Amino acid sequence: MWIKNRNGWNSPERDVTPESLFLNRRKFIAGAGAIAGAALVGGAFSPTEARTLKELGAKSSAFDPGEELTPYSAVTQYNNFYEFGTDKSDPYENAGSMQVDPWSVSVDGLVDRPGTYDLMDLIDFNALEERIYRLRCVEAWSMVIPWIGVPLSSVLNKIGVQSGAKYVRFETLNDRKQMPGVRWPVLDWPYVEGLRMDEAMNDLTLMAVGLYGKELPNQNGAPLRLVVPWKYGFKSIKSIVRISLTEKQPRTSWQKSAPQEYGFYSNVNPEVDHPRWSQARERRIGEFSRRKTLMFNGYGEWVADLYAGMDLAKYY
Ligand SMILES: Nc1nc2c(c(=O)[nH]1)N[C@H]1C(S)=C(S)[C@@H](COP(=O)(O)O)O[C@H]1N2
Ligand SMILES: [Mo]
Repeated sequence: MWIKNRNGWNSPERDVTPESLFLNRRKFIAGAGAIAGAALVGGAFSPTEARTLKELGAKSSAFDPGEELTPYSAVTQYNNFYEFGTDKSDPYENAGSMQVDPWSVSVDGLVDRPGTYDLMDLIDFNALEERIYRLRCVEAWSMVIPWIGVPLSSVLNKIGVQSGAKYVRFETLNDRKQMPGVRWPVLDWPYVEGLRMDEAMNDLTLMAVGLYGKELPNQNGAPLRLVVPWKYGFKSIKSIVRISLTEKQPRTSWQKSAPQEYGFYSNVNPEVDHPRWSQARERRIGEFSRRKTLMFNGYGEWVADLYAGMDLAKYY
């Protein structure tokens, strides 16, 4: 089942801790066991039965900017996940103990099939894809990451989008016992993000469950996060526990914190500066000199149409 990737995605495996090489999510194991044709005793975890998401059959997709991948160590140790603290190293240091199995997601609003879904019932693990996307933070740094997930559209089709639904609203876990950062009013918790329905349905929009061939590390938003590569990184909400379809545009945590700095759209746009700094250039993590930021983070070919006729200086 091992699928080779032309970029040699598995070369940084040297950096990966042994624990993260194995899936301990019991149903993944069941799935992997089925693939291997092995009999499973009560679905209990056994390293010999464990498989990576890649081995479970995640296909490599056409999405690949052909750029050098950001090392696994940087992808997993230089993070923004304010629920665990505002320093870049806080998520790596503090998120490890977050309980991500079992995990359920509440689905409500203008949907045909509302309810509480187990992660495994919401995501089709037989349809996983690997996609290499750039992620650009509003703080003007960027990374190139091999994600594993399914298009968000497949999740929305599963829950059934009703005709009045115009937006998708996402919420992150908000648990003081597990997340030291939510004791501080840095943001209006829970972390909330949103997309317009056509953005959510766009094929680029990914619901990720893994990166570098394996399950998401907690600091990257385990077990389920959004990845919206043409928008600033903060739209890519982590550790999602609620998905709501709404008629009205949701108010996001970043909009609430500073509406003049963070708009609903937050498309990567080198021509519209953040009020306190330029967005014209960015530093690719691991590189010394800065490179030019591309309109829509380089994904204009697939998404520019979504904003035809809109003044992107006004709808920032
Ligand atoms: N719940 C939650 N999601 C979040 C954040 C956060 O603080 N909390 N930070 C965002 C920001 S600003 C960025 S740049 C990306 C970083 O993702 P990464 O750590 O996987 O690179 O996550 C986004 N998702
Ligand atoms: Mo960010």
